[in-house]
Amino acid sequence: MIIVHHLNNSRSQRILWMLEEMGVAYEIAHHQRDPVTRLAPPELLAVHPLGKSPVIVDDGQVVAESGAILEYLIERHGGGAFAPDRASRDWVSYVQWMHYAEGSAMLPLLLALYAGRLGDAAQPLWPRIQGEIGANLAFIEASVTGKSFLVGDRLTAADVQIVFVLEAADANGALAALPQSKRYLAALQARPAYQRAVDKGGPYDLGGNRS
Ligand SMILES: N[C@@H](CCC(=O)N[C@@H](CS)C(=O)NCC(=O)O)C(=O)O
Repeated sequence: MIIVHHLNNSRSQRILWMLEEMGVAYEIAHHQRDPVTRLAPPELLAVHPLGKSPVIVDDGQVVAESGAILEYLIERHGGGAFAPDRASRDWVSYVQWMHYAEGSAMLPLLLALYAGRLGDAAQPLWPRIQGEIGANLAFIEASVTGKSFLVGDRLTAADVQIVFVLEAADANGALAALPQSKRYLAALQARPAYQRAVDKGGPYDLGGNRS
């Protein structure tokens, strides 16, 4: 049985959504952020040395890092769905999005979160941070324009990865002028599997400066 160590209001929502789309049985181990620091509770350190979420345990195998978890689930339990054929051009695009979400797109959003806590001391950083957020969101906006899915004509794990980026940006107020991203996001959030994942994961709200 797959166990998902789920932290409230976090990236592990991605994993619940993917598993619901796949129709694979799983259990949730619920963990709550510290109400003051917003950090994960220390018990997650017993699951993985980084003490972060998401992390899953499947038949004794521990997997951390959301992109890696999604790849693992697709390989072991996905039966060929939710990723393009490896020989196709779409697969190359898919791999790019899978790495891009955490490797590039999240960084300026997280920098904004932390710089926001520094007050005036962060003033010199803001032009660069805002520039990077703008460039990344413009890239995503152009990539989803007129499309329901990032790659091909069906849902892949790349959509699951990028939806969290857009949700974090939305919580920041950064999607206001990006109508295609808002449309793309709303359509994916309306999927029954997404809704079931939220029901099972508990209240999901990325506002309030969470990392
Ligand atoms: N790149 C990692 C990021 C993992 C991560 O930072 N998770 C956050 C939740 S969204 C976390 O556990 N934060 C609590 C903490 O750092 O204590 C991934 O995609 O899994």
